[in-house]
Amino acid sequence: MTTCQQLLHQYSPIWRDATVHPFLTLCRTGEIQAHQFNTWLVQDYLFVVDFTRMAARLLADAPIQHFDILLAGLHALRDELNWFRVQAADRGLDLETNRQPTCTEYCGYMASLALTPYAVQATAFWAIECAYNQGWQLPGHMVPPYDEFADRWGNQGFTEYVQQLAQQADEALAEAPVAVQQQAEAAFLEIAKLETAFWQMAFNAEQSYAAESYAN
Ligand code: HMH
Repeated sequence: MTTCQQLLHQYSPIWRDATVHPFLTLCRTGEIQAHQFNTWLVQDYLFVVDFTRMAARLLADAPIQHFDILLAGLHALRDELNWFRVQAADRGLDLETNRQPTCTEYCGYMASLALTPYAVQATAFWAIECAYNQGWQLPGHMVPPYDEFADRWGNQGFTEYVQQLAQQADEALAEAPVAVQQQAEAAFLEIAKLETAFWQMAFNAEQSYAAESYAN
């Protein structure tokens, strides 16, 4: 039977690539370049907009017993979107910008999950939150201003939320046919790949690109 814990264990090298990246290590030491960080910030805001839509679809398909956790998650996403807007304004970044191809691909993938059973959506939703919970936590204490970012996804409350999402996904998986469990496993692997690519996109950001797209 597929469970969230088993997926993390079975695919630990792939999951490590999704959650351990030089981008995060450079945030810890403060050596990340402004254009790299700002690219991540703007693209992640655009990602979270579509992730919020995914959360709404998940709620729409969820059993009533799962509403409490998912409604709390949607409320937290409201705060998160507003927090991104404050962070962008503080840095003079324009959020009305185009998604980069990697962000577009990830958002397209999330949209495609709308057609999958609830167990697959729940597993994918957990995996996406778990990736940031672990990714921002693993490097250890980050220097300011990056500590605020590490705390957003690494704090105790968020860690417990991710555990609750895993429990709900596990419940759905336990009742799902094998073919659906396999679909959930494939979604986990696709998300691991897209998370790795997302860090790499920000890491590879070119100064000129950042200057151009944020100037107007
Ligand atoms: C790319 N993955 C990405 N961005 C996020 N904000 C999260 C996961 C967690 O919400």
